[in-house]
Amino acid sequence: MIARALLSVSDKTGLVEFAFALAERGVELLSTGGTAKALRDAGLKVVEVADHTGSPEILDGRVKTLHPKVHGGLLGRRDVPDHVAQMAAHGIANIDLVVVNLYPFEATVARGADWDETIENIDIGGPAMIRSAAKNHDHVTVVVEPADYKAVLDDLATHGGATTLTLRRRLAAKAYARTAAYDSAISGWFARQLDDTFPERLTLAGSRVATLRYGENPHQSAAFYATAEKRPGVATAQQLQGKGLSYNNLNDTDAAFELVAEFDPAEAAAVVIVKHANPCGVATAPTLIEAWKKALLCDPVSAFGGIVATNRPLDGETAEAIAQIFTEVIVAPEADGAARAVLAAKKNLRVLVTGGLPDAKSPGLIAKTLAGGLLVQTRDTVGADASRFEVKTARVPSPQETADMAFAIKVAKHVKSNTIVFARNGATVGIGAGQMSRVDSARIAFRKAQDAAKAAGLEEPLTKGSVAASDAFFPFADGLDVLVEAGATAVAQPGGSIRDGEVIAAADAAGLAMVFTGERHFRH
Ligand code: 93A
Repeated sequence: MIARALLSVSDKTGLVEFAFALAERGVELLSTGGTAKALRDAGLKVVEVADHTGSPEILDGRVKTLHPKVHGGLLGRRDVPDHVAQMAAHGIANIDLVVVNLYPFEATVARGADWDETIENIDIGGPAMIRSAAKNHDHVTVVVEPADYKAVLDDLATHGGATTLTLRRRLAAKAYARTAAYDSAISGWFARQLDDTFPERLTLAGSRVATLRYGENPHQSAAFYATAEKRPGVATAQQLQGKGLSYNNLNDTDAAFELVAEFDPAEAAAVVIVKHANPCGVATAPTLIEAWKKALLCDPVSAFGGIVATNRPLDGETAEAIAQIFTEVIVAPEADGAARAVLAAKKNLRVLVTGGLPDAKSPGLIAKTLAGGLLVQTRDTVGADASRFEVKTARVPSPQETADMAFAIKVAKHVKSNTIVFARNGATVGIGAGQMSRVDSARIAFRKAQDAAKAAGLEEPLTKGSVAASDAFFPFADGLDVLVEAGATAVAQPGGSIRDGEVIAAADAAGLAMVFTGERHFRH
């Protein structure tokens, strides 16, 4: 039976209705300052915690509920005679229900409050009560958000004024999830104040943005969490239209947007098409529409059902062209009125605007789970600096080849290893991804270019006269032989193989220019 409840909430949504329902059942209401006032103003009879404990709220409210009469009332076991006797000896009454939601720390940080205000919004007494009540869930019910008020009332109605152990256990689990997330948010904020993004200090400060319909497959469950990292992208985007994003949509959209952000919109428009987290077409051009056409030419078969990202605000003409092909998601920094109008006709197309591009060079962390562990690393922020290319062959690359190699490396960084990317005039013309041997990635990239040429009615694949980039060194000359066969004229690779000599010799023999970047870009 719930005879006494303690209510202490910052978010007062639904509070009064809930408290009325409790009062109707004869539950005595204990409450802290602001909550007590809200209840009293609504006409409810309330006992101030300060009156219950005999200790006033002190230190600007920093100490309100931190008292043995509160924590004893929450932690005392009703089924242990010694506990019951001690509680009686110290005049501690049972508290059967705790309704607490915390000082809005996350919201305070989100609105950019200063240091002192943020610190003041670290709740101490609230989490303590939540944890005490949750520990003693055999006897005590704990509610940490208004969404659960109804479940408690339903239980009380159907179980003679008591809650079921099933509900109490579920609420206890939720309670600890809340205090864990709360403390992560606090430690994450501290780490950011100290400008500390080193993986050792990783805090998985996450707040749930959405429960997803399912995970990578329908039999997997999934949710989407936002971290406190300030990075324009899928987590902070505004969805203009379309169904909710799926797990795979979110993953692919992120991959597309992070890649397109490699290209400075002040220099060129860029379009990326992604399928299964790998790009299948990437291009830069003076305008978005031209970039779209060039990107699509790379692998029009794979582009079907893809994710499209742009680095400049989407315009009507480009939106019109993209909408002609079945596309799952479009993500852009903005979309102008014409683009929005065109896309509105495609009800199922999901459109996201992010309000900006993330800085490709900004630090940040990437995490990946493995059985029983978490791997954490800093983002891959280096690369594609043509001024650091070291020419290794007799032939020196032309300025156009050099620019295309820098472009191809930027793309290769975002393709699953092993990676070979062919590029020409600021566009990919063949992408080989995710193979266990480099030579296979090269063959696939070439084959895709041949297929694309056939589809476009071209006489020869666009790899003829292209450049190539490799995400890691060539362990043998065989990979290079495929590039030669495909018609590449210049190749960028990190170098560092014991067979570099053989690979360079093969390039020289074929009249290719080869540069070493010194930077590997594995991505798994
Ligand atoms: O400042 S506290 O950390 N010290 C406390 O003893 C305490 N007890 C409850 N914050 C405390 N609370 C929090 O006050 C609750 O978690 C709730 O968010 C808030 C409700 O205060 P009021 O009822 O005055 O609006």
